[in-house]
Amino acid sequence: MSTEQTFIAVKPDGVQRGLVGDIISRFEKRGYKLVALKMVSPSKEHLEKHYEDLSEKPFFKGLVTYMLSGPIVAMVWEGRDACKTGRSILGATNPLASAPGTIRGDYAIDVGRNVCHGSDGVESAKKEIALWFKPEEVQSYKNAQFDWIY
Ligand code: RTP
Repeated sequence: MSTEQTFIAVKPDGVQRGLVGDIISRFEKRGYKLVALKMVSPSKEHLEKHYEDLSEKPFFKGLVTYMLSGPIVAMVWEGRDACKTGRSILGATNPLASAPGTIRGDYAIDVGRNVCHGSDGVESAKKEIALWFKPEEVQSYKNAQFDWIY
């Protein structure tokens, strides 16, 4: 267990459905610290790079088209075990297998419209944060009141 940073994104369907505030709130309430945030409309090339590991998958083209369908809210969250716990806050990739109480388990039924993205490990988080944010866009600050908030 370690203090990590993870890349979390609200995908176009999550933005269009007005779920941004709820998603941010879940991470804040759990005890994670928001260190970067922006709304972006990335290029096709940027999204193909983000999902380059999936380029041979049959759903790749549809996935990129989906991700191009509107703005995305890109974030970096920091805290203990942020990558693994971040993925558990999101729920399983296929929302039909996501537990109730997770973001996807509460809001989605379609793997092709699954609301959010989260890094699947520390190494991919580093790559994704570097792809989506300039170093100066990722903040470093101490929470004002509680030592136990990371
Ligand atoms: P993400 O990167 O978006 O957090 O998702 P993930 O790691 O849980 O899942 P991954 O296998 O990397 O898939 C990336 C995204 O591709 C879409 N997908 N569609 N069978 C399908 O049609 C299919 N499988 C995956 C999903 O939007 C998934 O989040």
